[in-house]
Amino acid sequence: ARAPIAPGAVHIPDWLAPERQRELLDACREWARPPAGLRTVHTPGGGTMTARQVCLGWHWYPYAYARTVADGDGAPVKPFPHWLGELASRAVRDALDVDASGYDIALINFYDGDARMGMHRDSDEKTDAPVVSLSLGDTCVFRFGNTETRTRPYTDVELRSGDLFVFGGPSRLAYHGVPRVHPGTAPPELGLTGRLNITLRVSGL
Ligand code: MD5
Ligand code: FE
Repeated sequence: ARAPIAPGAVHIPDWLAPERQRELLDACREWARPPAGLRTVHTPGGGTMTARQVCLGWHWYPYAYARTVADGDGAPVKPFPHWLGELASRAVRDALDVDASGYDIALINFYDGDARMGMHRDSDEKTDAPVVSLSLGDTCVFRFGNTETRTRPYTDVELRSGDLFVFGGPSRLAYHGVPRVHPGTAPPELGLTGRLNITLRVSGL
């Protein structure tokens, strides 16, 4: 059940089977451990992001990429595993019917019930390869906007545990955010309090 939200933006609910969700969650828990583990992101303007983050392959800090945890413990970023690249290629093929390779970044966001992500564009990568987004745990409201402004028109979509969203073509540079997480909505058997989002990207670096 592919649901195109806009040109290049495709939502596939339940793309990850429950066993695959569990495996991915277990991997995220390992990646969250120090060194180069879960961190709080501070923006240059003095803000604090409410979703905490772990990076693989390349470390993102506002607003660039580095090979070490530039705004954290300074450790080398954890490697991007081959199997995540295969997962990304499969996701892009399923969503957009195109071949994609070279995935080398994972940004993993951990949202508790109060976490949000303001409207922004992802423009620190040097390629236009589609971004792959996988959701685990609590349901959220994902706000998919437009390429011109942070405001309307936008479309609100609920993302649930196991959902895939791929952003390619003209949607790659659209404004987007997470205005709300619905606490306690994760599948009970997953054993996760909160929401996890894994994005897979091509750095072009
Ligand atoms: C999240 N993460 O749910 C979202 C999912 C981020 C971020 O926004 O930057 O880590 S990824 C959503 C995304 C990526 C690229 C393009 C578009 C959306 N888009 O055009 O809407 O934590
Ligand atoms: Fe983003």
